[in-house]
Amino acid sequence: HKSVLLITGASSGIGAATARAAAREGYKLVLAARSTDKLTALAQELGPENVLVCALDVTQMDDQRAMVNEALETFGQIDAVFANAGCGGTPGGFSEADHERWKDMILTNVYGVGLTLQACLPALKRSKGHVLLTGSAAGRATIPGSMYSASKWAVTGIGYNLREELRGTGMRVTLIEPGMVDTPFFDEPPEHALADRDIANAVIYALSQPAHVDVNEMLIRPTPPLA
Ligand code: NJP
Repeated sequence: HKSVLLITGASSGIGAATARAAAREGYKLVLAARSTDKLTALAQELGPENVLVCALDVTQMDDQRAMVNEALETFGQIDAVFANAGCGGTPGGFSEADHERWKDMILTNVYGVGLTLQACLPALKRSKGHVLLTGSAAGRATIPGSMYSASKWAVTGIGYNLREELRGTGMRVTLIEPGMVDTPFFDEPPEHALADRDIANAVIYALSQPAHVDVNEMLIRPTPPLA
């Protein structure tokens, strides 16, 4: 089909896996992140004629607006946006973590998602589009002292509040809430983790439902290991 899917944080992990899965489904893709070298390599792999690469720092509104303008110039419409860019936590709890490192995380995980929405919503309203957000299992659970978890609770809140804002427009909002996934998010490969393609499959499921089906939330966690 001819739908256009925009993915932030498409240069690695869950975003890149989702780009691969969506390309197989026939989507046209807008791939955005800071690492344009990685995005260009991915576009080559997927067939560059159906892929637009955008340099994007999600914390910069100018980048977000340029991305949307380029996407509309290239493909004429945006049908779905996967606001997936995010970064991980800092060692230590609220008592001892390096508070300077909280700033980038909150700017990326919370403010950056808000900017992506603000930049994309006018185009999405025209297409009665679909918004997907990468929250986290950590955005529903209590993790002692974790500012990362708190940032993902904020993403959960964005998803819920956005759905209310968009009520009556025919638009849909899906929160994708992964547990542990083996991606470059971690310095060391985690044990008992999901693969990035497991989350991509969930995104494709939500995207491929008929218009009257709004998959609100998908919590996807690895099967617990045997005791
Ligand atoms: O990690 P990784 P994941 N502007 O590091 C991009 C959430 N999550 O796939 O800019 C623009 O491979 C970065 O691109 P680049 C997690 O919180 C994960 O696991 O080139 N883009 C890269 O493409 C996050 O929201 C797990 O560096 C920025 C991507 O984000 C999402 O899943 C569990 C950016 C990160 O890819 C994808 O993470 C969970 C910026 N300022 C939630 N900063 C897990 N892995 O276990 C970063 O519950 N990016």
